[in-house]
Amino acid sequence: MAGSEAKNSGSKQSGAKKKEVKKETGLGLTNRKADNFGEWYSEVVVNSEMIEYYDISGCYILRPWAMAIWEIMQGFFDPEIKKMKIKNCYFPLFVSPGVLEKEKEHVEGFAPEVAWVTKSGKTDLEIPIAIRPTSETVMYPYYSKWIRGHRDLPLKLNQWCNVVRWEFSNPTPFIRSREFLWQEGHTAFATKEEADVEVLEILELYRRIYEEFLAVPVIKGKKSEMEKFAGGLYTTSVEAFIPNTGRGVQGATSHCLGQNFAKMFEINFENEKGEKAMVWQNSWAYSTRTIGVMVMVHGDDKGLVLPPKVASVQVIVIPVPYKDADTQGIIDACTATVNTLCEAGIRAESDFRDNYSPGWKYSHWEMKGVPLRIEIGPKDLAKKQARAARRDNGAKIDIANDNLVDEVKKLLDTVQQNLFDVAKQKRDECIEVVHTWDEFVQALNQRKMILAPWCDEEV
Ligand code: 87F
Repeated sequence: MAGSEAKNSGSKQSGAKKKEVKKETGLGLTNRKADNFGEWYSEVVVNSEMIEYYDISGCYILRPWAMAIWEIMQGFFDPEIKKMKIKNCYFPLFVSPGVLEKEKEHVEGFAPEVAWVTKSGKTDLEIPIAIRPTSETVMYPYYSKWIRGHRDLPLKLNQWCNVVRWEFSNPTPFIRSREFLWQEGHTAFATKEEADVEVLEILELYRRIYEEFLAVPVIKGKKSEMEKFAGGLYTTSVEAFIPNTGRGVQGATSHCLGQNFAKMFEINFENEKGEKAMVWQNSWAYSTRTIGVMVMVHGDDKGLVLPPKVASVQVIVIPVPYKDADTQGIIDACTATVNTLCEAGIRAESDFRDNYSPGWKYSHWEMKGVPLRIEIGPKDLAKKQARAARRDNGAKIDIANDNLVDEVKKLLDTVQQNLFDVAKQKRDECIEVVHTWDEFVQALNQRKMILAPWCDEEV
Protein backbone atom coordinates (compact mmCIF):
# COMPACT_ATOMS: atom_id res chain seq x y z
CA MET A 1 0.00 0.00 0.00
CA ALA A 2 1.24 3.47 -0.78
CA GLY A 3 1.20 5.09 2.65
CA SER A 4 -1.13 4.05 5.40
CA GLU A 5 -3.47 6.96 5.99
CA ALA A 6 -5.77 9.12 3.96
CA LYS A 7 -4.63 12.71 4.11
CA ASN A 8 -6.42 15.98 3.64
CA SER A 9 -4.52 17.12 0.62
CA GLY A 10 -5.02 19.53 -2.22
CA SER A 11 -4.53 23.21 -2.80
CA LYS A 12 -6.81 26.21 -2.50
CA GLN A 13 -8.93 26.68 -5.58
CA SER A 14 -10.18 29.72 -7.37
CA GLY A 15 -13.29 31.54 -6.21
CA ALA A 16 -14.68 31.44 -9.74
CA LYS A 17 -14.89 27.66 -9.72
CA LYS A 18 -16.47 27.64 -6.28
CA LYS A 19 -19.29 29.90 -7.44
CA GLU A 20 -19.81 27.85 -10.56
CA VAL A 21 -20.69 24.70 -8.62
CA LYS A 22 -22.82 26.49 -6.07
CA LYS A 23 -24.87 28.37 -8.64
CA GLU A 24 -26.47 25.22 -10.03
CA THR A 25 -28.52 24.41 -6.94
CA GLY A 26 -28.00 27.07 -4.34
CA LEU A 27 -27.28 24.15 -2.02
CA GLY A 28 -24.27 22.56 -3.60
CA LEU A 29 -20.73 22.03 -2.46
CA THR A 30 -18.18 24.79 -2.93
CA ASN A 31 -15.32 22.31 -3.46
CA ARG A 32 -14.98 19.62 -6.07
CA LYS A 33 -13.72 16.18 -5.14
CA ALA A 34 -11.04 16.16 -7.81
CA ASP A 35 -9.77 19.69 -7.10
CA ASN A 36 -9.62 19.97 -3.36
CA PHE A 37 -10.26 16.62 -1.78
CA GLY A 38 -9.74 17.56 1.87
CA GLU A 39 -12.09 20.53 1.77
CA TRP A 40 -14.58 18.55 -0.28
CA TYR A 41 -14.62 15.80 2.36
CA SER A 42 -15.20 18.21 5.26
CA GLU A 43 -18.00 19.87 3.36
CA VAL A 44 -19.68 16.57 2.49
CA VAL A 45 -19.72 15.18 6.02
CA VAL A 46 -21.16 18.45 7.39
CA ASN A 47 -23.63 19.30 4.60
CA SER A 48 -25.00 15.76 4.50
CA GLU A 49 -25.79 16.19 8.21
CA MET A 50 -23.60 13.30 9.31
CA ILE A 51 -21.15 15.40 11.30
CA GLU A 52 -21.25 18.63 13.26
CA TYR A 53 -17.95 20.17 14.25
CA TYR A 54 -17.43 20.52 17.99
CA ASP A 55 -15.59 23.15 20.00
CA ILE A 56 -12.84 20.69 20.98
CA SER A 57 -10.43 20.06 18.13
CA GLY A 58 -10.52 16.51 16.79
CA CYS A 59 -13.92 15.78 18.34
CA TYR A 60 -17.05 15.56 16.21
CA ILE A 61 -20.75 15.12 16.81
CA LEU A 62 -22.14 12.03 15.08
CA ARG A 63 -25.60 13.07 13.96
CA PRO A 64 -28.40 10.54 13.36
CA TRP A 65 -27.52 10.29 9.65
CA ALA A 66 -24.09 8.88 10.57
CA MET A 67 -25.14 6.98 13.68
CA ALA A 68 -27.73 5.04 11.64
CA ILE A 69 -24.93 3.70 9.41
CA TRP A 70 -22.96 2.62 12.46
CA GLU A 71 -26.03 0.86 13.86
CA ILE A 72 -26.70 -0.99 10.60
CA MET A 73 -23.14 -2.32 10.55
CA GLN A 74 -23.49 -3.25 14.20
CA GLY A 75 -26.73 -5.05 13.28
CA PHE A 76 -24.70 -7.26 10.95
CA PHE A 77 -21.51 -7.76 12.96
CA ASP A 78 -22.99 -8.35 16.41
CA PRO A 79 -25.11 -11.40 15.48
CA GLU A 80 -22.19 -12.77 13.41
CA ILE A 81 -19.81 -12.76 16.39
CA LYS A 82 -22.56 -14.17 18.60
CA LYS A 83 -22.75 -17.12 16.18
CA MET A 84 -19.03 -17.54 16.96
CA LYS A 85 -19.94 -17.72 20.68
CA ILE A 86 -18.37 -14.35 21.41
CA LYS A 87 -20.18 -12.54 24.23
CA ASN A 88 -20.62 -8.82 24.81
CA CYS A 89 -19.45 -7.13 27.97
CA TYR A 90 -18.52 -3.66 29.17
CA PHE A 91 -15.36 -2.66 31.01
CA PRO A 92 -14.78 0.78 32.56
CA LEU A 93 -13.54 3.77 30.59
CA PHE A 94 -10.76 4.50 33.09
CA VAL A 95 -7.39 2.80 33.40
CA SER A 96 -5.23 2.89 36.50
CA PRO A 97 -1.63 3.97 35.89
CA GLY A 98 -0.45 0.69 37.45
CA VAL A 99 -1.74 -1.62 34.73
CA LEU A 100 -0.81 0.80 31.98
CA GLU A 101 2.74 0.74 33.33
CA LYS A 102 2.72 -3.05 33.20
CA GLU A 103 2.34 -2.90 29.49
CA LYS A 104 5.03 -0.25 29.18
CA GLU A 105 6.94 -1.89 26.34
CA HIS A 106 4.29 -1.51 23.70
CA VAL A 107 2.41 1.41 25.26
CA GLU A 108 5.59 3.51 25.22
CA GLY A 109 5.23 4.44 21.56
CA PHE A 110 1.59 5.38 22.13
CA ALA A 111 2.12 7.22 25.45
CA PRO A 112 1.79 10.78 24.04
CA GLU A 113 -1.72 9.90 22.85
CA VAL A 114 -3.01 8.78 26.24
CA ALA A 115 -5.37 11.31 27.86
CA TRP A 116 -5.39 11.61 31.66
CA VAL A 117 -7.89 12.81 34.23
CA THR A 118 -5.95 14.74 36.86
CA LYS A 119 -8.62 16.66 38.78
CA SER A 120 -12.04 16.29 40.28
CA GLY A 121 -13.49 19.75 40.57
CA LYS A 122 -10.57 21.93 41.68
CA THR A 123 -8.82 19.20 43.62
CA ASP A 124 -5.95 17.25 42.13
CA LEU A 125 -6.60 13.51 42.12
CA GLU A 126 -4.22 11.60 44.37
CA ILE A 127 -3.45 9.30 41.44
CA PRO A 128 -4.27 10.46 37.91
CA ILE A 129 -6.29 7.99 35.86
CA ALA A 130 -5.98 7.34 32.13
CA ILE A 131 -8.85 7.18 29.63
CA ARG A 132 -8.78 3.95 27.59
CA PRO A 133 -7.08 4.23 24.21
CA THR A 134 -7.75 0.48 23.84
CA SER A 135 -8.63 -2.03 26.56
CA GLU A 136 -5.89 -4.67 26.80
CA THR A 137 -4.65 -3.29 30.11
CA VAL A 138 -8.19 -2.82 31.39
CA MET A 139 -9.38 -6.32 30.60
CA TYR A 140 -6.44 -8.67 30.91
CA PRO A 141 -5.98 -8.48 34.69
CA TYR A 142 -9.49 -9.96 34.88
CA TYR A 143 -8.74 -12.58 32.23
CA SER A 144 -5.95 -13.66 34.57
CA LYS A 145 -8.47 -13.90 37.41
CA TRP A 146 -11.24 -15.65 35.43
CA ILE A 147 -9.14 -18.20 33.58
CA ARG A 148 -7.97 -21.03 35.82
CA GLY A 149 -8.36 -24.32 33.97
CA HIS A 150 -8.82 -25.51 30.38
CA ARG A 151 -12.58 -25.61 31.02
CA ASP A 152 -12.57 -21.81 31.30
CA LEU A 153 -11.35 -21.60 27.72
CA PRO A 154 -11.92 -20.24 25.23
CA LEU A 155 -12.87 -16.88 26.77
CA LYS A 156 -14.32 -14.73 23.99
CA LEU A 157 -15.46 -11.20 24.82
CA ASN A 158 -16.33 -8.13 22.81
CA GLN A 159 -17.32 -4.63 23.76
CA TRP A 160 -18.93 -1.81 21.83
CA CYS A 161 -17.50 1.39 23.22
CA ASN A 162 -15.69 4.66 22.72
CA VAL A 163 -11.93 5.14 23.03
CA VAL A 164 -9.80 8.26 23.28
CA ARG A 165 -6.47 8.79 21.52
CA TRP A 166 -5.15 12.33 21.74
CA GLU A 167 -3.92 12.56 18.16
CA PHE A 168 -1.94 15.61 17.10
CA SER A 169 -1.77 15.21 13.36
CA ASN A 170 -4.46 16.37 11.00
CA PRO A 171 -7.76 15.45 12.68
CA THR A 172 -10.37 14.31 10.13
CA PRO A 173 -13.97 13.34 10.91
CA PHE A 174 -14.36 9.52 11.09
CA ILE A 175 -10.84 8.92 9.78
CA ARG A 176 -8.78 10.38 12.61
CA SER A 177 -10.67 11.76 15.61
CA ARG A 178 -9.65 12.02 19.24
CA GLU A 179 -12.62 10.03 20.43
CA PHE A 180 -14.18 7.35 18.29
CA LEU A 181 -16.58 4.42 18.48
CA TRP A 182 -15.48 0.88 17.83
CA GLN A 183 -15.95 -2.70 18.82
CA GLU A 184 -12.98 -4.39 20.41
CA GLY A 185 -12.84 -8.15 20.65
CA HIS A 186 -10.46 -9.86 23.06
CA THR A 187 -10.27 -13.64 23.05
CA ALA A 188 -8.15 -16.26 24.81
CA PHE A 189 -7.60 -19.86 23.68
CA ALA A 190 -5.78 -22.95 24.86
CA THR A 191 -4.01 -23.38 21.52
CA LYS A 192 -2.44 -21.22 18.84
CA GLU A 193 -4.35 -23.14 16.17
CA GLU A 194 -7.71 -21.97 17.53
CA ALA A 195 -6.45 -18.39 17.73
CA ASP A 196 -5.16 -18.52 14.13
CA VAL A 197 -8.55 -19.67 12.85
CA GLU A 198 -10.40 -16.89 14.63
CA VAL A 199 -8.07 -14.15 13.36
CA LEU A 200 -9.09 -15.00 9.80
CA GLU A 201 -12.77 -15.51 10.58
CA ILE A 202 -12.94 -12.01 12.01
CA LEU A 203 -10.94 -10.60 9.10
CA GLU A 204 -13.51 -12.10 6.74
CA LEU A 205 -16.33 -10.35 8.65
CA TYR A 206 -14.41 -7.08 8.26
CA ARG A 207 -14.10 -7.71 4.52
CA ARG A 208 -17.84 -8.28 4.35
CA ILE A 209 -18.59 -5.04 6.21
CA TYR A 210 -16.55 -3.11 3.65
CA GLU A 211 -17.46 -4.99 0.50
CA GLU A 212 -21.05 -6.14 1.13
CA PHE A 213 -22.30 -3.20 3.19
CA LEU A 214 -20.15 -0.18 2.36
CA ALA A 215 -19.47 -1.35 -1.22
CA VAL A 216 -15.79 -0.57 -0.72
CA PRO A 217 -13.28 -3.07 -2.14
CA VAL A 218 -10.55 -4.03 0.33
CA ILE A 219 -7.43 -6.13 0.32
CA LYS A 220 -6.83 -8.61 3.10
CA GLY A 221 -3.29 -9.06 4.25
CA LYS A 222 -0.67 -9.59 6.90
CA LYS A 223 1.31 -6.59 8.11
CA SER A 224 5.08 -6.44 7.99
CA GLU A 225 7.03 -6.72 11.23
CA MET A 226 7.43 -2.93 11.16
CA GLU A 227 3.72 -2.26 10.76
CA LYS A 228 2.24 -4.91 13.01
CA PHE A 229 0.89 -4.14 16.49
CA ALA A 230 4.10 -4.22 18.53
CA GLY A 231 2.43 -6.01 21.41
CA GLY A 232 1.29 -8.93 19.26
CA LEU A 233 2.59 -11.88 17.27
CA TYR A 234 1.17 -10.92 13.89
CA THR A 235 -1.38 -8.43 12.56
CA THR A 236 -3.82 -8.92 9.73
CA SER A 237 -5.87 -6.12 8.23
CA VAL A 238 -8.22 -5.09 5.49
CA GLU A 239 -6.87 -2.15 3.52
CA ALA A 240 -8.92 0.23 1.41
CA PHE A 241 -7.62 2.64 -1.23
CA ILE A 242 -8.64 6.25 -1.85
CA PRO A 243 -7.96 7.00 -5.53
CA ASN A 244 -8.12 10.79 -5.03
CA THR A 245 -5.24 10.81 -2.57
CA GLY A 246 -3.47 7.72 -3.83
CA ARG A 247 -3.33 6.52 -0.24
CA GLY A 248 -4.20 3.28 1.41
CA VAL A 249 -6.27 3.36 4.57
CA GLN A 250 -6.20 0.67 7.19
CA GLY A 251 -9.80 -0.46 7.37
CA ALA A 252 -9.79 -2.78 10.39
CA THR A 253 -7.31 -5.06 12.16
CA SER A 254 -7.38 -8.58 13.53
CA HIS A 255 -4.33 -9.46 15.63
CA CYS A 256 -2.96 -12.68 16.98
CA LEU A 257 -1.32 -11.53 20.18
CA GLY A 258 0.47 -14.82 20.73
CA GLN A 259 1.41 -15.24 24.40
CA ASN A 260 2.96 -11.80 25.00
CA PHE A 261 0.08 -10.47 27.05
CA ALA A 262 -0.41 -13.81 28.78
CA LYS A 263 3.17 -13.46 30.01
CA MET A 264 2.73 -9.85 31.14
CA PHE A 265 -0.64 -10.37 32.81
CA GLU A 266 -0.03 -13.95 33.95
CA ILE A 267 -2.99 -15.40 32.10
CA ASN A 268 -2.30 -19.05 32.84
CA PHE A 269 -4.40 -22.20 32.95
CA GLU A 270 -4.04 -25.83 33.89
CA ASN A 271 -4.25 -27.96 30.75
CA GLU A 272 -5.80 -31.42 30.38
CA LYS A 273 -2.56 -33.03 31.51
CA GLY A 274 -2.56 -30.98 34.69
CA GLU A 275 0.32 -28.82 33.52
CA LYS A 276 0.48 -25.05 33.76
CA ALA A 277 0.16 -23.38 30.35
CA MET A 278 -0.21 -19.88 28.95
CA VAL A 279 -3.21 -18.80 26.85
CA TRP A 280 -3.04 -17.69 23.22
CA GLN A 281 -4.82 -14.41 22.59
CA ASN A 282 -6.36 -12.37 19.79
CA SER A 283 -7.69 -8.86 19.64
CA TRP A 284 -9.58 -7.20 16.79
CA ALA A 285 -11.42 -3.99 16.07
CA TYR A 286 -13.23 -1.93 13.50
CA SER A 287 -14.25 1.65 14.14
CA THR A 288 -16.33 4.54 12.83
CA ARG A 289 -13.43 5.08 10.39
CA THR A 290 -15.35 2.65 8.15
CA ILE A 291 -17.88 5.44 7.52
CA GLY A 292 -15.18 7.95 6.51
CA VAL A 293 -13.68 5.50 4.02
CA MET A 294 -17.13 4.94 2.49
CA VAL A 295 -17.66 8.71 2.12
CA MET A 296 -14.25 9.17 0.48
CA VAL A 297 -14.73 6.32 -1.96
CA HIS A 298 -18.31 6.96 -3.15
CA GLY A 299 -18.98 10.66 -2.56
CA ASP A 300 -19.19 12.97 -5.60
CA ASP A 301 -19.59 16.64 -6.44
CA LYS A 302 -23.24 16.54 -5.38
CA GLY A 303 -22.34 15.22 -1.94
CA LEU A 304 -22.64 11.94 -0.13
CA VAL A 305 -23.46 8.71 -1.98
CA LEU A 306 -24.81 5.99 0.31
CA PRO A 307 -24.82 2.31 -0.58
CA PRO A 308 -28.45 1.13 -0.11
CA LYS A 309 -27.49 -1.48 2.47
CA VAL A 310 -26.29 1.16 4.95
CA ALA A 311 -28.65 4.00 4.04
CA SER A 312 -31.12 4.81 6.82
CA VAL A 313 -33.37 6.20 4.08
CA GLN A 314 -33.09 4.07 0.94
CA VAL A 315 -35.87 5.77 -0.98
CA ILE A 316 -37.05 9.36 -0.67
CA VAL A 317 -40.44 10.08 -2.18
CA ILE A 318 -41.00 13.65 -3.34
CA PRO A 319 -44.31 15.11 -4.56
CA VAL A 320 -44.02 17.28 -7.66
CA PRO A 321 -47.26 19.29 -7.72
CA TYR A 322 -48.08 21.78 -10.46
CA LYS A 323 -50.31 24.82 -10.04
CA ASP A 324 -53.57 23.33 -11.28
CA ALA A 325 -52.81 19.74 -10.47
CA ASP A 326 -54.51 17.52 -7.95
CA THR A 327 -52.07 18.23 -5.12
CA GLN A 328 -53.89 16.11 -2.58
CA GLY A 329 -53.99 13.21 -5.05
CA ILE A 330 -50.22 13.49 -5.49
CA ILE A 331 -49.63 13.62 -1.75
CA ASP A 332 -51.85 10.56 -1.26
CA ALA A 333 -49.98 8.67 -3.98
CA CYS A 334 -46.66 9.52 -2.24
CA THR A 335 -48.01 8.29 1.11
CA ALA A 336 -49.28 5.09 -0.47
CA THR A 337 -45.90 4.56 -2.15
CA VAL A 338 -44.00 5.01 1.10
CA ASN A 339 -46.37 2.68 2.94
CA THR A 340 -46.10 -0.04 0.29
CA LEU A 341 -42.30 0.18 0.31
CA CYS A 342 -42.04 0.20 4.13
CA GLU A 343 -44.35 -2.81 4.37
CA ALA A 344 -41.97 -4.63 2.02
CA GLY A 345 -39.07 -3.86 4.37
CA ILE A 346 -37.63 -1.00 2.32
CA ARG A 347 -36.57 2.09 4.26
CA ALA A 348 -38.64 4.78 2.53
CA GLU A 349 -39.70 8.29 3.59
CA SER A 350 -41.56 11.17 2.02
CA ASP A 351 -40.63 14.86 2.01
CA PHE A 352 -43.86 16.84 2.23
CA ARG A 353 -42.33 20.11 3.43
CA ASP A 354 -44.26 22.90 1.73
CA ASN A 355 -41.62 25.58 2.20
CA TYR A 356 -39.18 23.97 -0.26
CA SER A 357 -39.48 23.43 -4.01
CA PRO A 358 -39.09 19.95 -5.52
CA GLY A 359 -35.76 21.07 -7.05
CA TRP A 360 -34.45 22.11 -3.67
CA LYS A 361 -35.51 18.78 -2.21
CA TYR A 362 -33.75 16.87 -5.01
CA SER A 363 -30.49 18.62 -4.19
CA HIS A 364 -30.99 18.18 -0.46
CA TRP A 365 -31.48 14.41 -0.65
CA GLU A 366 -28.71 14.08 -3.21
CA MET A 367 -26.42 15.86 -0.78
CA LYS A 368 -27.46 13.34 1.87
CA GLY A 369 -26.72 10.48 -0.50
CA VAL A 370 -30.12 8.74 -0.57
CA PRO A 371 -29.74 5.93 -3.15
CA LEU A 372 -33.11 6.31 -4.85
CA ARG A 373 -35.47 9.26 -5.32
CA ILE A 374 -39.05 8.73 -6.39
CA GLU A 375 -40.85 11.69 -7.92
CA ILE A 376 -44.61 11.70 -8.30
CA GLY A 377 -46.21 14.42 -10.44
CA PRO A 378 -49.60 14.82 -12.19
CA LYS A 379 -48.51 12.77 -15.22
CA ASP A 380 -47.29 9.92 -13.03
CA LEU A 381 -50.57 10.03 -11.13
CA ALA A 382 -52.52 9.77 -14.39
CA LYS A 383 -50.35 6.91 -15.65
CA LYS A 384 -50.38 5.04 -12.31
CA GLN A 385 -46.60 5.11 -12.14
CA ALA A 386 -43.71 6.80 -10.37
CA ARG A 387 -40.40 8.12 -11.64
CA ALA A 388 -37.25 6.89 -9.94
CA ALA A 389 -33.85 8.59 -10.11
CA ARG A 390 -30.68 6.77 -9.09
CA ARG A 391 -28.20 8.69 -6.92
CA ASP A 392 -25.18 6.75 -8.17
CA ASN A 393 -25.49 7.55 -11.89
CA GLY A 394 -28.52 9.86 -12.25
CA ALA A 395 -30.44 7.36 -14.39
CA LYS A 396 -34.23 7.85 -14.49
CA ILE A 397 -36.64 4.93 -14.61
CA ASP A 398 -40.45 4.92 -14.77
CA ILE A 399 -41.99 2.30 -12.50
CA ALA A 400 -45.60 1.09 -12.82
CA ASN A 401 -47.38 1.11 -9.46
CA ASP A 402 -48.11 -2.60 -9.82
CA ASN A 403 -44.39 -3.44 -9.96
CA LEU A 404 -43.29 -0.94 -7.33
CA VAL A 405 -41.79 -3.22 -4.69
CA ASP A 406 -40.05 -5.61 -7.09
CA GLU A 407 -38.61 -2.82 -9.22
CA VAL A 408 -37.38 -0.80 -6.26
CA LYS A 409 -35.77 -3.85 -4.68
CA LYS A 410 -34.07 -4.65 -7.97
CA LEU A 411 -32.90 -1.06 -8.38
CA LEU A 412 -31.46 -0.91 -4.86
CA ASP A 413 -29.55 -4.14 -5.46
CA THR A 414 -28.26 -2.76 -8.75
CA VAL A 415 -27.12 0.49 -7.12
CA GLN A 416 -25.35 -1.46 -4.36
CA GLN A 417 -23.55 -3.67 -6.90
CA ASN A 418 -22.74 -0.79 -9.23
CA LEU A 419 -21.16 1.25 -6.44
CA PHE A 420 -18.89 -1.66 -5.62
CA ASP A 421 -18.04 -2.36 -9.26
CA VAL A 422 -17.21 1.25 -10.03
CA ALA A 423 -15.10 1.60 -6.87
CA LYS A 424 -13.25 -1.62 -7.67
CA GLN A 425 -12.62 -0.58 -11.23
CA LYS A 426 -11.28 2.81 -10.11
CA ARG A 427 -9.03 1.15 -7.55
CA ASP A 428 -7.75 -1.47 -9.96
CA GLU A 429 -6.94 1.23 -12.51
CA CYS A 430 -4.56 2.67 -9.90
CA ILE A 431 -2.57 -0.53 -9.42
CA GLU A 432 0.94 -0.30 -10.79
CA VAL A 433 3.45 -3.14 -10.78
CA VAL A 434 6.98 -1.85 -10.20
CA HIS A 435 10.39 -3.49 -10.00
CA THR A 436 12.82 -0.68 -9.19
CA TRP A 437 12.98 2.09 -6.58
CA ASP A 438 12.77 4.74 -9.34
CA GLU A 439 9.57 3.19 -10.66
CA PHE A 440 8.30 2.98 -7.09
CA VAL A 441 8.81 6.70 -6.40
CA GLN A 442 7.34 7.69 -9.74
CA ALA A 443 4.23 5.55 -9.21
CA LEU A 444 3.82 6.93 -5.69
CA ASN A 445 3.85 10.48 -7.03
CA GLN A 446 1.19 9.48 -9.55
CA ARG A 447 -1.07 8.36 -6.68
CA LYS A 448 -0.80 4.74 -7.67
CA MET A 449 -1.31 1.70 -5.52
CA ILE A 450 1.95 -0.13 -5.83
CA LEU A 451 2.59 -3.82 -6.23
CA ALA A 452 6.28 -4.37 -5.62
CA PRO A 453 8.58 -7.24 -4.72
CA TRP A 454 8.86 -7.52 -0.94
CA CYS A 455 11.49 -9.42 1.03
CA ASP A 456 10.17 -8.59 4.54
CA GLU A 457 13.75 -8.32 5.82
CA GLU A 458 15.27 -5.35 7.59
CA VAL A 459 18.59 -4.04 6.31
C1 87F B 1 -2.82 4.54 21.67
C2 87F B 1 -2.50 4.76 22.99
C3 87F B 1 -2.18 3.69 23.83
C4 87F B 1 -3.13 1.78 19.41
C5 87F B 1 -2.82 3.25 21.18
O1 87F B 1 -5.79 -2.83 17.20
C6 87F B 1 -2.18 2.39 23.35
C7 87F B 1 -2.50 2.16 22.02
O2 87F B 1 -2.23 -0.15 22.13
C8 87F B 1 -2.49 0.84 21.46
N1 87F B 1 -3.13 3.02 19.87
N2 87F B 1 -2.82 0.72 20.16
C9 87F B 1 -2.88 -0.61 19.54
C10 87F B 1 -4.24 -1.23 19.66
C11 87F B 1 -4.18 -2.68 19.44
C12 87F B 1 -5.49 -3.45 19.44
N3 87F B 1 -6.32 -3.26 20.58
C13 87F B 1 -7.58 -3.97 20.62
C14 87F B 1 -6.27 -3.32 18.18
C15 87F B 1 -7.59 -3.97 18.14
C16 87F B 1 -8.38 -3.84 19.37
